[in-house]
Amino acid sequence: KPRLYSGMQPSADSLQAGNYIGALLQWRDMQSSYDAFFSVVDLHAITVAQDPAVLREKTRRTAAQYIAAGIEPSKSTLYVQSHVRAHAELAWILSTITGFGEANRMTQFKDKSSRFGADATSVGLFTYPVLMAADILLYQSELVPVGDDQKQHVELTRDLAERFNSRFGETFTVPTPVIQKETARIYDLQNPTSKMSKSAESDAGVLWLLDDPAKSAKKIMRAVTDTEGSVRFDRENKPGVSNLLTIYAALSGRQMESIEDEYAGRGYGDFKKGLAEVIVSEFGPVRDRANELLADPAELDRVLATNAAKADAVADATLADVYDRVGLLRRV
Ligand code: AQP
Repeated sequence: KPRLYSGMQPSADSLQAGNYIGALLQWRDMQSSYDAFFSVVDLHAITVAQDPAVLREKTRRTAAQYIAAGIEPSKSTLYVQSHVRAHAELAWILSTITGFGEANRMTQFKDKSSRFGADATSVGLFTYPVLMAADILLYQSELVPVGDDQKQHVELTRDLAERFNSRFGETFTVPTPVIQKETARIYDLQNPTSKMSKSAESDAGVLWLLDDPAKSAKKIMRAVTDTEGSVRFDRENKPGVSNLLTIYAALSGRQMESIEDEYAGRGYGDFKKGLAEVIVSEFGPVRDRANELLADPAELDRVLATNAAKADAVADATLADVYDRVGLLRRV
């Protein structure tokens, strides 16, 4: 089976609907056809300020939500990034073949650092894409499902893999990004032209996977729409309604047209009520399962440890090869 790698940052207590629809549902569907590695990327999460105890908890919670959403730890390798030391080690090696100018062209760093200011921006945030390259290359991944904001980072990963291979001999598989479909991209309910995000400034437009269903329903009822009153998909002119339709179709597994037909001639109120029901019935069981898993953290930690050992085996082999090829003296 072809190798696949993807990950998510443990940057909130709960994942949001975009993470679920845009990442977890796709991962779940891909896990049977691929030898998949899914990581909770805690080393990435510490590139911005965070609280240690809270980070630990968020890491467990993120892993629990992967499993609750249907990522099976017996099928896929589901692990915590920091449990596999090779990530940090390979990132160092790759940083030595990354041009400063090349890293400096990464637009995500430019966006984030301009928000934080120079003094609050860490070198780790700058080298974030190099760590991401290490994540992907360690497993000789062929495919990397990502949102299009990560495309530039996967391009850098490809460049680094090719550069290393041509300088030191064939070592890495050059990965291909699998860019998320537009129908899997979810926008903020209050501001439907920007993507839904865990770290949105306001919580009002974010649907949390683990939230109380009544709260999620309320957020849907208050979601921004338009004055036209007809339920139809038109991303440009009706971003709010189009976003709700996208969520509806993704969670119910129905075609967009059949939903448009069902609500033809009915108001947004009915449509929103229907969507709220879909959300409650889809998120409810995921939330219950995640809570069950979190009620036994020792068992969850054991599952993560077993999976980290599986990841270690693959990652260590790649790293040993890399150390040899760059000329580091073998410890006997
Ligand atoms: N709104 C979204 N629609 C579809 N997919 C989304 N993803 C995130 N938001 C949406 C996908 O979820 C995964 C999460 O990746 P991440 O945790 O590394 O960070 P992110 O993409 O920056 O997601 P967030 O929720 O906005 O997190 P923060 O606030 O921490 O930056 C990726 O596969 C992404 O495509």
